[in-house]
Amino acid sequence: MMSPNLTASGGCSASACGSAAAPEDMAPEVWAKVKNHPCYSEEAHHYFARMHVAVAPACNIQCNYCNRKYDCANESRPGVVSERLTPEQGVRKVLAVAASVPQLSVLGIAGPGDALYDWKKTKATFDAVVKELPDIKLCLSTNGLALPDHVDEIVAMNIDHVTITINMIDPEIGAKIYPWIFHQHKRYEGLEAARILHERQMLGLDMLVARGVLVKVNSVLIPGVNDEHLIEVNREVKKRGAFLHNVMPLISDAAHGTHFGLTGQRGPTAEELKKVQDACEGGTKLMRHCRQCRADAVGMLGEDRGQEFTLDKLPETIEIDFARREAYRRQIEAKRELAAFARMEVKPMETKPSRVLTVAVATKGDNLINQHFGHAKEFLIYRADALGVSFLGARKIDDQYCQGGLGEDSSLSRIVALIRDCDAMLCAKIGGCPWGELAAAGIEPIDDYAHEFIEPSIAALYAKRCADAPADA
Ligand code: CLF
Ligand code: SF4
Repeated sequence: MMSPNLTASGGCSASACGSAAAPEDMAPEVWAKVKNHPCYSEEAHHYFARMHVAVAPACNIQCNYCNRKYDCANESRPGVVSERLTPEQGVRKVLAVAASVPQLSVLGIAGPGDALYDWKKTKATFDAVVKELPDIKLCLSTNGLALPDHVDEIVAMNIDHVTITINMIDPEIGAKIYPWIFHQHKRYEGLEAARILHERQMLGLDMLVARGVLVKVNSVLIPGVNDEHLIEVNREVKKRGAFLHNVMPLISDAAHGTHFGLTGQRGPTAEELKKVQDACEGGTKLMRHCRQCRADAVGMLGEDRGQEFTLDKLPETIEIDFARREAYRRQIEAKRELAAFARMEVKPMETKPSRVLTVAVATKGDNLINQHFGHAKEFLIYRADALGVSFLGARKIDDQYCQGGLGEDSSLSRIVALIRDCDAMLCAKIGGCPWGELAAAGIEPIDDYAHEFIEPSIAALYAKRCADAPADA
């Protein structure tokens, strides 16, 4: 289900939950499983990186948002062709990345086809990697059709994170998304195909939950096809024990050659996506920090370092410094303790719940406000209200403001438009020109919290705003 160059949409998920939640918000055994997983914990995504190896090209279904010449849309974004790897090549790549990226904590296989249909290659890759790199977590993503056949092996291999892409629980809707499936040596079409897929997805989900595997459900939001329906999907997967739900926008373009792209099916607007995500919020935990990454993505979620690790760039001999990897993890534990102290120092606000502050943050990691405005490639968006600070999502900046040391006016107007709904923008540093443009648009630029932790800073800003202008005033 994912592939080295996608065509549709796809990805994995978390939110006020498996995401923003910190150690004190979670059962210790669950925290132990997610604390180093950047997709299952929003908090962890500030510190840890994942990588995918595109070793599984075969798929057993057809999604209308996928063109297999490109990536699987279920777990990545469309548009870029990348290398397909043999398991041996995949292992070399993982070791090379681990040797130079101490943040690497998770190896995911998400395509370019279906990780479970192409099981021999997936298993061979995982088996070889854990022998060489025992501190890595294994993660996989699947369309679910072959899932019930592999649950025993998944558990035996200590894979405790599995993503299933579930776009429907009603086969009538499924028939509009999946033209055919290939199951037990036979091809099925239409309603029957969707019914079998649905039954296998639910069975696989139940089996994994019963064995204690953390299941994330990805759903591709397709306007006019499954938008309202995803709220029912959310309810159902929550009832069955899914850990996270990730509602992702369909990415559709005729250039990708997919059925949806060629027939003009559009993706949702940001407002349409948010509406469905908000409606799901009371259901299972929602992931909001997904970046819809590629089947060969490498690095922290907001970055893609895949081009640094193509086969031709891998070193002949690879030596992993395990002491360095361990030291990095100890360093993160120390940072987490500091962050917990910072959170405790924030006094709860007694204010009307109606007071809301929306804030954009420029960060380059470590859970800190540590990025210059001009260098930001994305903003993290947070909401503060009387109940606390919550993460709303990431917004990508297509062309950063500072290019070659100079500010780009055309980029600036796009960046201002990108965060126009925000009340403030927190960064490490900002120049006079962008400061003025943001202020003129009603977005207060603030660098007073440079190099401080993100959420406590937003809470402090919120408290200050409330003190300056009480809600009752
Ligand atoms: Fe990869 Fe998926 Fe595992 Fe993460 S991605 S298989 S759970 S290691 Fe993550 Fe990428 Fe979103 Fe997926 S940001 S698309 S949620
Ligand atoms: Fe493409 Fe769907 Fe197969 Fe993934 S599961 S490779 S999106 S057809």
